[in-house]
Amino acid sequence: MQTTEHTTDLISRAQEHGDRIAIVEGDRQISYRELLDRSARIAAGLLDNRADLDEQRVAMLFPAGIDYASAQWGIWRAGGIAVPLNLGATLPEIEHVLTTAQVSNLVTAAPYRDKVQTLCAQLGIRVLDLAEMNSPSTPALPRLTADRRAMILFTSGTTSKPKGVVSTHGGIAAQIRSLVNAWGWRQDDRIPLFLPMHHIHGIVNIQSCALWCGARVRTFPAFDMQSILPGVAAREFTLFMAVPTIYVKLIEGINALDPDARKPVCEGFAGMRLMVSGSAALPVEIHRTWEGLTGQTLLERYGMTEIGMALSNPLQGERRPGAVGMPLPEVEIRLVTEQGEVIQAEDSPGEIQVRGPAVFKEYWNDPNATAKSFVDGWFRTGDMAVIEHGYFRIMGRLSVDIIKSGGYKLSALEIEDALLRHPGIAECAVVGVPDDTWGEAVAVAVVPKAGHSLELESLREWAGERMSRYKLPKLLQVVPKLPRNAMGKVTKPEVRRLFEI
Ligand code: MCA
Ligand code: AMP
Repeated sequence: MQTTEHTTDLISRAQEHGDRIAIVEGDRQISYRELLDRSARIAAGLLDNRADLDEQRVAMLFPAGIDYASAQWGIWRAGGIAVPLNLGATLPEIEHVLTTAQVSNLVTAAPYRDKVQTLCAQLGIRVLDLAEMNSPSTPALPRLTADRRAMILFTSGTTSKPKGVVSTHGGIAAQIRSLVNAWGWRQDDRIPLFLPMHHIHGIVNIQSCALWCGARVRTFPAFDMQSILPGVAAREFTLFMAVPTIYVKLIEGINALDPDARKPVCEGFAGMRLMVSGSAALPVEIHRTWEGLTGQTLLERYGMTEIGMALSNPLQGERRPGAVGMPLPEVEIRLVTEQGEVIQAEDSPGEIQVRGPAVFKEYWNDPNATAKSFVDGWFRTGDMAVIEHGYFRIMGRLSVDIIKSGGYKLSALEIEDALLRHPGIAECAVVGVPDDTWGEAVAVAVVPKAGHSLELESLREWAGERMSRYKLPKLLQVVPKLPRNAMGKVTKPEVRRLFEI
């Protein structure tokens, strides 16, 4: 077995960063030295006199912050696989993750503990409160190898339920190295982190890259303009990374400020060394509006949970609106036609396929899904792109059943599956329709059961107990029947047309 120190690299690098401040959360802060000490104690608590967790799955439920980073490093240092949970998920969604990943322990703290206590008791999962995990001694911790599993993130494929994407320590380190090189991360960088911490945008692109470099992260429990803008105006940050919906909301928010308040905020953004957008397509109009407002040219990049970041506009050179640039360091990309031919020329669209050390290991406990997602060792992203004048441009997705809303990937099939349990719904079809704020909005066409009437608000209320907020339908059409083709299959493009104004 290979015995490199990839993620222990994150740890050994932290030793070099010593007393530098790693994370600032409200009025608390933690140095790299303290983060190492705290995570070692958490690891000791998890190990409970064993030598190694041997890839046991340990779920964690925290927003971005000192506890999150300490728990993640503690799980890793004990030899466990970290399974970060979505704070906004409903209990059925959390249950799916806990049971699919066969989680044995869950680390959390007040007030989040209350949400999962009963469920975990039912599932036989031990809940550990971080406040009580302060082992006085720190035993020798296991040696981690690059090929060991480190993390499982749940993401919707075109299957109805989200699948667990397994990344190794080596894969995560490769993702970090690639971005640190491409975007010139530095020790004196300071970045705000307000994204959910169950996806790589927050976990890898922001937190892990920063901690790798000895930089400083200021965390916020969620995106909230009132809390973030004062730091921007005070020139606290050198870097900023967000999804397009957040830039849309920032533009609205900044425009609503009076001129005296607006000026320092715009200057704060203008003074940053880099601002990045990703996780969904950044509309050209938002790119230009942001540049007009702040003078910052956003760098758009493209990635996916299974592969990390793959394509990026350059740090130096042209950042082209509507394009995602070129392959990142250590990432191999090819475009392939529907017939399986590799495209060599510009201007010919094909599916993006990816190879390289950052690509995930497998879908947890799902060898069939894993096998289907690779062809000749290349991962099939399901995204279509074209190369134009040297830059890749994303054209859309192969599957109509994948929706991107607010930066979250949603499975139309998963939402349909949940809605079909509604007592008044006979049939339904979910599609994503263009939306200025969310990129795509969830729209549902329903055929009611005889004697039932359906309204959007009550449907959202009912569904809100089963699905996270961002999955709830925003638009509803009640129809006598769903459009189908000659084979009887629902035709989603026609369903979409039902929502055209
Ligand atoms: C929330 N609402 C929505 C949506 N989300 N409505 C339609 N579509 C949505 N997607 C509604 C809520 O129901 C609520 O309505 C109101 O908006 C406010 O909800 P709230 O949750 O407070 O919204 P927010 O705080 O403004 O959140 C928007 C957000 C958040 C900040 C953009 O969604 C977010 O943090 N997204 C980032 C996701 C992310 O990190 N993705 C990266 C995945 P009402 O008021 O009526 O109740 S990783 C990835 O994609 C790859 C690897 C990559 O390339 O990065
Ligand atoms: P996820 O499965 O949550 O990791 O989402 C990954 C998906 O987000 C990709 O497969 C793309 O469809 C989409 N995506 C990420 N970045 C971009 C981008 N810059 N432009 C268009 N789509 C993007």
